[in-house]
Amino acid sequence: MFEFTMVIKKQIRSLMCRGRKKKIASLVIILIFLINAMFYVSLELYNTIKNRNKDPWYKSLRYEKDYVDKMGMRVIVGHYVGGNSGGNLSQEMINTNHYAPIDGAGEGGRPVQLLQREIISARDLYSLHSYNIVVSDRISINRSLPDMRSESCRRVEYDLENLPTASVIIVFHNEAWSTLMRTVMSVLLRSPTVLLKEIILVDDASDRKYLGKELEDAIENLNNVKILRSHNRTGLVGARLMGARIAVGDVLLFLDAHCEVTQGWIEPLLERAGSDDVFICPHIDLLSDDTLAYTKSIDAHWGAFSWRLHFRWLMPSNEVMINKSKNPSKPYPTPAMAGGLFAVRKSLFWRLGGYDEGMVIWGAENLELSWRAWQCGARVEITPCSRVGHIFRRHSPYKYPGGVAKVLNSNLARAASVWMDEWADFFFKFNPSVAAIRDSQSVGDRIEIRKNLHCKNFKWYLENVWPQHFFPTDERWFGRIRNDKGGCIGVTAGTPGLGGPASSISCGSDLDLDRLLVYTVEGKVMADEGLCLEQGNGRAVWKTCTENIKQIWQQKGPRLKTLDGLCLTLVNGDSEDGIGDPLTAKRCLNDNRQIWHFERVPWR
Ligand code: UD2
Ligand code: MN
Repeated sequence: MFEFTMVIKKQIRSLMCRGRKKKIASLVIILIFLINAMFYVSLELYNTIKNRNKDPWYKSLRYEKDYVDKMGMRVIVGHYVGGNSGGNLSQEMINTNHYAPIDGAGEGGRPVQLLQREIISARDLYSLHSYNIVVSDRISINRSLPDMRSESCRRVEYDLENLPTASVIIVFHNEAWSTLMRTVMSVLLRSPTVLLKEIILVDDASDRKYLGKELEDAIENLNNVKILRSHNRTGLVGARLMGARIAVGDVLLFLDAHCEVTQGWIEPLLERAGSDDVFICPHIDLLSDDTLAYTKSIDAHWGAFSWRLHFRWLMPSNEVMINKSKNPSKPYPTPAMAGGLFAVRKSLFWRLGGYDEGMVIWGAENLELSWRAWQCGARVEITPCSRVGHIFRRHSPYKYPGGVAKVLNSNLARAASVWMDEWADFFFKFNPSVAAIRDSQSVGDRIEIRKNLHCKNFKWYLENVWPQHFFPTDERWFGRIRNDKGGCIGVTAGTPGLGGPASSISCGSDLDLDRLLVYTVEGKVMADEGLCLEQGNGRAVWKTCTENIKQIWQQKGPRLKTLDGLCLTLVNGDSEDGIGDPLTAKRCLNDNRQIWHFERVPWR
């Protein structure tokens, strides 16, 4: 490039000083250069495009941005927003099946894009299911999907004759016809017949017309697909139990009604479930709620929960990551399951007490089941070799009879009071609205199960199953850390678990979980959602808790010091009261912006 400019400069100079012939010659030379340059650029462009097309389309896909965190992981499963089932849509619109597949649409798990005017009507219909129903109705219920498994998973061989058989149980309430049927068809298309005993659909009192006779007609000619109907809206626990009670397979395999399974999905689940001590989950991939594109989710994730008992995906422990890299096709343990997709030997499911029938509609049953499994001698695991896509929704599309808060709180209250011991007190103390309905829950029979099975306590669970947890304990300090100038250390409200730059926030009350921190023996300052205060480049930040030594803050009198001896400082910002000013580690001085008051708050 430099040489090229030099030449041009020379040519211009010569143009100005010499005769006409020479001018023409110079012009020709410039032209030749320009043509060459253009040719070079086109060649580069061509090569880039050619190379891009070498990889299958889905390898170039990025994780969906807005509700997936920096590591590509969906942060929240389900949302606590109650249903607006269709708003102003006509009855005819709501009750009719508009499935009309278009050749090739969505094949291979590709996204379906709509035209501008179609997007408008799709948006109006979105609230019906909280996913793009216009797109779903265009994709064949038999669509193809890529084999999502890793090389090492594809190499595993299974002895089909000796695997236990499965009853696949799919519960639904007012699901779209096309997504429900695509779930069913994907199972039929991709499960060896020797392994699939039956598919049991359980209709949880849907009132959409197309889920009546039209659905029955659709499954009539399919092998071993049955439908059960609950006449009252019971919720997913009641509905799954209905299915489990009639299941004839060795293994119960639960799926949500908006899933698509991929090649080889069932074998690893059944092989592991055969061992009778495990609840085994597939690796859950993402089906876009907008385009229905099938997208890989991050390779390693495990399930856990926040202080408020919201389910969260987190990075597995170092130990799990090391084992995974040694044995990439081996199932790995997880503190909790997302809840919708798992397999378990029928005998184990019932031996451990099925589900808590007192849990209504939606929520908390996944945590209850996970705690029960671990505490009562079984395990919860994820197998990376079984890949199932699921439409994660931003809102719940259906109604919560009695109100979302009441439904969720009563389910959470049940799970916490049976399994969490001291940590139930922690949960109730900081969630008074849940505590208010605790006593109206009768959980005697569930406590009986815990006793009869001689289950371990929650302390054991935290220490052994999830030692990286960020809950307070008797060994950890818990409370508020206030700067001498005003303002407290805390995470500014934002997307859960995402972290960001650290500033001081207002100190709030003793019941304000957002202001309260765990300070560990090794010097980590932890907030809810597993965020730790870390000294970043020039500024303190909230980051996922790791082994990084930049997350260690040693308490030296009223100061918090990094390992290289810098003091946590409330930077002099624009504020008068110290609130909103940035935090960072600086040379220690005689400065009250480096003085911190540890105000202990009893955590239970
Ligand atoms: C997640 C789980 C879900 C369940 C839930 C907590 C995944 C992928 N999904 O939320 O299975 O464990 O957390 O409760 O792990 N349904 C009924 N009756 C109802 C409500 C729901 O049959 O009253 C059905 C619904 O149609 C769906 C399934 O239950 O097939 C799960 O509901 P969801 O998809 O709304 O839950 P999700 O995925 O947000
Ligand atoms: Mn779901």
